[in-house]
Amino acid sequence: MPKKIICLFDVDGTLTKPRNDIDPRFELFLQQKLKPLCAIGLVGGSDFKKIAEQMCGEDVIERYQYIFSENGLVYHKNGKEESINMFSIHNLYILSDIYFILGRENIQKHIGEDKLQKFINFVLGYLSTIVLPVKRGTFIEFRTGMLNISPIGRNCSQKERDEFEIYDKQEKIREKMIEALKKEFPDIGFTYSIGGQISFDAFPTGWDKTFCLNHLEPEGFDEIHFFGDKVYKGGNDYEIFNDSRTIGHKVLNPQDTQRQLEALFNL
Ligand code: M1P
Repeated sequence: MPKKIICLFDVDGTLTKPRNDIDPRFELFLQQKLKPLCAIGLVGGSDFKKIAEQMCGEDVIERYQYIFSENGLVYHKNGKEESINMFSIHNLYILSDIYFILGRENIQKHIGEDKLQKFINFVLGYLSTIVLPVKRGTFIEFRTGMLNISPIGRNCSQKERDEFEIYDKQEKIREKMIEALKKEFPDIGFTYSIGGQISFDAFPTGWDKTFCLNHLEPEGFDEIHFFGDKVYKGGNDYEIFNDSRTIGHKVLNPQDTQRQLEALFNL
Protein backbone atom coordinates (compact mmCIF):
# COMPACT_ATOMS: atom_id res chain seq x y z
CA MET A 1 0.00 0.00 0.00
CA PRO A 2 1.42 3.44 -0.85
CA LYS A 3 1.97 5.73 2.12
CA LYS A 4 -0.60 8.40 2.86
CA ILE A 5 1.46 11.59 2.87
CA ILE A 6 0.67 15.26 3.36
CA CYS A 7 2.90 18.24 2.72
CA LEU A 8 1.93 21.10 4.97
CA PHE A 9 3.29 24.55 4.19
CA ASP A 10 3.77 27.73 6.15
CA VAL A 11 2.87 30.67 3.85
CA ASP A 12 5.04 33.78 4.46
CA GLY A 13 8.68 33.11 3.62
CA THR A 14 7.95 29.51 2.59
CA LEU A 15 5.48 29.72 -0.32
CA THR A 16 5.55 33.49 -0.78
CA LYS A 17 7.73 36.45 0.12
CA PRO A 18 6.33 37.91 3.38
CA ARG A 19 2.81 39.32 2.77
CA ASN A 20 3.30 38.98 -1.04
CA ASP A 21 1.46 36.80 -3.53
CA ILE A 22 2.66 33.36 -4.51
CA ASP A 23 4.55 33.20 -7.82
CA PRO A 24 2.00 31.68 -10.28
CA ARG A 25 4.71 29.31 -11.63
CA PHE A 26 5.31 27.93 -8.13
CA GLU A 27 1.55 27.54 -7.57
CA LEU A 28 1.34 25.62 -10.88
CA PHE A 29 4.21 23.38 -9.74
CA LEU A 30 2.43 22.62 -6.46
CA GLN A 31 -0.88 21.88 -8.19
CA GLN A 32 0.38 19.95 -11.20
CA LYS A 33 3.49 18.17 -9.93
CA LEU A 34 3.06 17.76 -6.18
CA LYS A 35 -0.69 17.38 -5.65
CA PRO A 36 -0.96 14.16 -7.69
CA LEU A 37 1.57 12.59 -5.29
CA CYS A 38 0.29 13.65 -1.86
CA ALA A 39 -2.23 15.80 -0.04
CA ILE A 40 -1.28 19.46 0.30
CA GLY A 41 -2.18 21.88 3.06
CA LEU A 42 -1.41 25.33 4.40
CA VAL A 43 -0.88 26.44 7.96
CA GLY A 44 -0.52 30.17 8.49
CA GLY A 45 -0.42 32.51 11.44
CA SER A 46 -2.42 35.02 9.41
CA ASP A 47 -6.19 35.07 9.14
CA PHE A 48 -7.95 33.37 6.23
CA LYS A 49 -8.50 36.60 4.29
CA LYS A 50 -4.76 37.32 4.11
CA ILE A 51 -3.88 33.73 3.23
CA ALA A 52 -6.45 33.75 0.41
CA GLU A 53 -5.11 37.08 -0.92
CA GLN A 54 -1.56 35.72 -1.05
CA MET A 55 -2.60 32.37 -2.54
CA CYS A 56 -4.46 33.69 -5.65
CA GLY A 57 -7.93 34.09 -4.16
CA GLU A 58 -10.59 32.42 -2.07
CA ASP A 59 -10.78 29.35 -4.29
CA VAL A 60 -7.57 28.37 -2.47
CA ILE A 61 -9.95 26.22 -0.39
CA GLU A 62 -10.59 24.13 -3.53
CA ARG A 63 -6.91 23.91 -4.53
CA TYR A 64 -5.53 22.79 -1.15
CA GLN A 65 -7.21 19.96 0.76
CA TYR A 66 -6.46 21.50 4.17
CA ILE A 67 -6.14 25.16 5.10
CA PHE A 68 -5.40 26.11 8.68
CA SER A 69 -5.58 29.86 9.27
CA GLU A 70 -4.55 31.45 12.57
CA ASN A 71 -2.56 28.28 13.30
CA GLY A 72 -5.65 26.10 12.84
CA LEU A 73 -8.16 27.99 14.95
CA VAL A 74 -9.96 28.41 11.63
CA TYR A 75 -9.97 25.26 9.51
CA HIS A 76 -11.06 24.53 5.92
CA LYS A 77 -11.08 20.99 4.54
CA ASN A 78 -11.88 20.09 0.93
CA GLY A 79 -13.50 23.45 0.24
CA LYS A 80 -15.60 23.74 3.41
CA GLU A 81 -15.03 25.42 6.76
CA GLU A 82 -15.05 22.80 9.51
CA SER A 83 -16.30 23.63 12.97
CA ILE A 84 -13.78 22.99 15.69
CA ASN A 85 -14.73 20.67 18.47
CA MET A 86 -12.72 22.02 21.38
CA PHE A 87 -14.01 19.30 23.67
CA SER A 88 -12.17 16.58 21.78
CA ILE A 89 -9.14 18.76 21.13
CA HIS A 90 -8.75 19.72 24.77
CA ASN A 91 -9.20 16.10 25.77
CA LEU A 92 -6.18 15.38 23.66
CA TYR A 93 -3.82 17.79 25.28
CA ILE A 94 -5.23 19.87 28.13
CA LEU A 95 -7.19 17.45 30.24
CA SER A 96 -7.82 19.90 33.06
CA ASP A 97 -8.97 22.79 30.90
CA ILE A 98 -12.60 23.66 31.53
CA TYR A 99 -12.82 26.27 28.78
CA PHE A 100 -14.13 23.92 26.13
CA ILE A 101 -17.02 24.58 23.81
CA LEU A 102 -18.50 23.04 20.69
CA GLY A 103 -18.05 25.28 17.68
CA ARG A 104 -15.59 28.08 17.05
CA GLU A 105 -13.28 28.81 19.96
CA ASN A 106 -11.97 32.32 20.32
CA ILE A 107 -9.50 34.21 22.40
CA GLN A 108 -12.03 36.32 24.31
CA LYS A 109 -13.89 33.23 25.56
CA HIS A 110 -10.65 31.59 26.47
CA ILE A 111 -8.99 34.47 28.37
CA GLY A 112 -12.03 36.41 29.58
CA GLU A 113 -12.87 40.02 28.80
CA ASP A 114 -11.40 41.47 31.97
CA LYS A 115 -7.89 40.07 31.55
CA LEU A 116 -7.96 40.68 27.83
CA GLN A 117 -8.76 44.36 28.27
CA LYS A 118 -5.99 44.81 30.82
CA PHE A 119 -3.63 43.25 28.31
CA ILE A 120 -4.84 45.41 25.41
CA ASN A 121 -4.65 48.57 27.51
CA PHE A 122 -1.09 47.76 28.50
CA VAL A 123 -0.15 47.19 24.84
CA LEU A 124 -1.65 50.51 23.82
CA GLY A 125 0.09 52.27 26.73
CA TYR A 126 3.44 50.68 25.87
CA LEU A 127 3.13 51.62 22.20
CA SER A 128 2.41 55.22 23.15
CA THR A 129 5.83 55.43 24.84
CA ILE A 130 8.02 54.28 21.96
CA VAL A 131 9.27 56.46 19.14
CA LEU A 132 9.96 54.87 15.75
CA PRO A 133 11.13 56.33 12.41
CA VAL A 134 7.46 56.17 11.29
CA LYS A 135 4.19 55.03 12.87
CA ARG A 136 1.04 54.26 10.94
CA GLY A 137 -2.33 52.72 11.92
CA THR A 138 -3.83 49.41 13.15
CA PHE A 139 -1.52 48.52 15.98
CA ILE A 140 -3.60 45.61 17.24
CA GLU A 141 -5.46 43.22 14.94
CA PHE A 142 -7.97 41.22 16.91
CA ARG A 143 -8.27 37.73 15.38
CA THR A 144 -10.20 34.61 16.31
CA GLY A 145 -7.37 32.93 18.16
CA MET A 146 -4.74 35.61 18.65
CA LEU A 147 -3.86 39.25 18.93
CA ASN A 148 -1.50 40.44 16.22
CA ILE A 149 0.45 43.42 17.55
CA SER A 150 2.40 45.74 15.29
CA PRO A 151 4.48 48.64 16.71
CA ILE A 152 4.59 50.43 13.34
CA GLY A 153 0.94 49.65 12.52
CA ARG A 154 -0.36 47.13 9.99
CA ASN A 155 -1.37 49.66 7.36
CA CYS A 156 2.14 50.87 6.63
CA SER A 157 3.33 50.69 3.01
CA GLN A 158 5.53 47.88 1.66
CA LYS A 159 8.55 50.22 1.76
CA GLU A 160 7.84 51.19 5.39
CA ARG A 161 7.33 47.50 6.23
CA ASP A 162 10.72 46.55 4.74
CA GLU A 163 12.41 49.45 6.55
CA PHE A 164 10.82 48.54 9.88
CA GLU A 165 12.09 44.99 9.55
CA ILE A 166 15.68 46.26 9.21
CA TYR A 167 15.22 48.79 12.02
CA ASP A 168 13.74 46.12 14.28
CA LYS A 169 16.70 43.80 13.67
CA GLN A 170 18.97 46.52 15.08
CA GLU A 171 16.74 47.94 17.80
CA LYS A 172 14.87 44.76 18.85
CA ILE A 173 11.62 46.69 19.23
CA ARG A 174 9.46 43.56 19.11
CA GLU A 175 11.71 41.46 21.36
CA LYS A 176 11.79 44.22 24.00
CA MET A 177 8.03 44.60 23.86
CA ILE A 178 7.51 40.86 24.29
CA GLU A 179 9.82 40.91 27.32
CA ALA A 180 7.78 43.76 28.82
CA LEU A 181 4.53 41.82 28.23
CA LYS A 182 5.94 38.67 29.82
CA LYS A 183 7.02 40.69 32.86
CA GLU A 184 3.69 42.48 33.23
CA PHE A 185 1.51 39.40 32.60
CA PRO A 186 3.48 36.40 33.91
CA ASP A 187 0.36 34.29 34.43
CA ILE A 188 -1.80 35.14 31.43
CA GLY A 189 -0.84 31.92 29.64
CA PHE A 190 0.16 33.54 26.35
CA THR A 191 2.85 32.51 23.91
CA TYR A 192 4.44 35.23 21.79
CA SER A 193 5.77 34.58 18.37
CA ILE A 194 7.47 36.71 15.73
CA GLY A 195 6.20 35.28 12.45
CA GLY A 196 6.59 38.13 10.00
CA GLN A 197 8.20 41.50 9.33
CA ILE A 198 6.32 44.11 11.35
CA SER A 199 4.35 42.38 14.08
CA PHE A 200 4.17 39.55 16.57
CA ASP A 201 1.35 37.24 17.59
CA ALA A 202 0.12 36.72 21.15
CA PHE A 203 -2.04 33.62 21.66
CA PRO A 204 -2.96 31.13 24.37
CA THR A 205 -0.16 28.63 24.92
CA GLY A 206 -0.84 25.55 22.80
CA TRP A 207 -2.56 27.57 20.08
CA ASP A 208 0.62 27.63 18.01
CA LYS A 209 0.86 25.79 14.66
CA THR A 210 0.83 22.39 16.40
CA PHE A 211 -2.85 23.16 17.05
CA CYS A 212 -3.60 22.14 13.46
CA LEU A 213 -2.15 18.66 14.06
CA ASN A 214 -5.14 17.89 16.25
CA HIS A 215 -7.29 18.18 13.11
CA LEU A 216 -4.90 16.10 11.04
CA GLU A 217 -4.47 13.25 13.51
CA PRO A 218 -7.84 11.60 12.73
CA GLU A 219 -7.07 11.79 8.99
CA GLY A 220 -4.63 8.88 9.29
CA PHE A 221 -1.58 10.23 7.49
CA ASP A 222 1.54 8.05 7.59
CA GLU A 223 3.78 11.07 7.13
CA ILE A 224 3.17 14.75 7.77
CA HIS A 225 5.90 16.83 6.15
CA PHE A 226 6.04 20.41 7.39
CA PHE A 227 7.91 23.14 5.49
CA GLY A 228 8.68 26.43 7.23
CA ASP A 229 11.26 29.19 7.43
CA LYS A 230 10.86 30.49 11.01
CA VAL A 231 11.86 27.31 12.79
CA TYR A 232 14.12 28.96 15.40
CA LYS A 233 12.95 29.42 19.00
CA GLY A 234 10.47 32.31 19.14
CA GLY A 235 9.66 31.92 15.42
CA ASN A 236 6.13 30.78 14.61
CA ASP A 237 7.23 27.53 12.92
CA TYR A 238 9.35 26.39 15.85
CA GLU A 239 6.85 24.17 17.66
CA ILE A 240 5.39 22.36 14.65
CA PHE A 241 8.84 21.90 13.07
CA ASN A 242 10.04 20.18 16.25
CA ASP A 243 6.86 18.20 16.92
CA SER A 244 7.31 14.42 16.91
CA ARG A 245 4.24 14.05 14.65
CA THR A 246 5.87 15.94 11.77
CA ILE A 247 8.91 15.58 9.55
CA GLY A 248 10.26 19.12 9.56
CA HIS A 249 11.92 20.82 6.58
CA LYS A 250 13.63 24.15 7.18
CA VAL A 251 13.53 26.34 4.08
CA LEU A 252 15.17 29.64 3.19
CA ASN A 253 12.56 31.04 0.77
CA PRO A 254 9.98 29.84 -1.83
CA GLN A 255 12.70 28.84 -4.35
CA ASP A 256 14.34 26.68 -1.71
CA THR A 257 10.97 25.10 -0.85
CA GLN A 258 10.55 24.08 -4.50
CA ARG A 259 14.12 22.71 -4.64
CA GLN A 260 13.55 20.62 -1.52
CA LEU A 261 10.24 19.27 -2.88
CA GLU A 262 11.91 18.30 -6.15
CA ALA A 263 14.61 16.42 -4.25
CA LEU A 264 12.16 14.74 -1.85
CA PHE A 265 9.77 13.50 -4.54
CA ASN A 266 12.26 13.08 -7.41
CA LEU A 267 10.42 15.66 -9.54
O1 M1P B 1 2.44 34.34 8.62
C1 M1P B 1 3.43 35.02 9.30
C2 M1P B 1 2.93 36.32 9.89
O2 M1P B 1 2.45 37.17 8.87
C3 M1P B 1 2.10 38.44 9.28
O3 M1P B 1 3.22 39.08 9.84
P1 M1P B 1 3.77 40.53 9.41
O4 M1P B 1 2.61 41.34 8.98
O5 M1P B 1 4.46 40.99 10.65
O6 M1P B 1 4.75 40.32 8.29
C4 M1P B 1 1.02 38.38 10.31
O7 M1P B 1 -0.19 38.01 9.70
C5 M1P B 1 1.37 37.41 11.43
O8 M1P B 1 0.25 37.16 12.24
C6 M1P B 1 1.83 36.09 10.89
O9 M1P B 1 2.28 35.28 11.96
